[in-house]
Amino acid sequence: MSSSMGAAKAVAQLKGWKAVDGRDAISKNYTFADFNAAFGFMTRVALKADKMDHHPEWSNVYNKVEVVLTTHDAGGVTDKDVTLAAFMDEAARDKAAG
Ligand code: H2B
Repeated sequence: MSSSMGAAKAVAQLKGWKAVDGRDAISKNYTFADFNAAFGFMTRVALKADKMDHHPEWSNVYNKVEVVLTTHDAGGVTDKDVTLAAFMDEAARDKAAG
């Protein structure tokens, strides 16, 4: 079990991710062209997340996907969250605005 590195250290290694207020977690909001692009992103990330046994807290409304990452077993942000965040950014690359 890896221990929490803290949200601040994680966001320093990533682009566009923010520390969540009031808990040790990081968040990012993605906007896509339409629902198809948003759900395609979620599908690719879901397969990766399940392979990692590391699952996002997220919600989708039409072309928007709001993501919170934290490691529940560690009570905070770990390397796994940074790895999944980087994968999400790569999966969204050229498909997400903002
Ligand atoms: N996802 C996240 N984000 N944090 C965890 O601690 C976690 C998880 N633990 N997915 C996994 C599942 C654990 O519950 C299972 C039993 O391996």
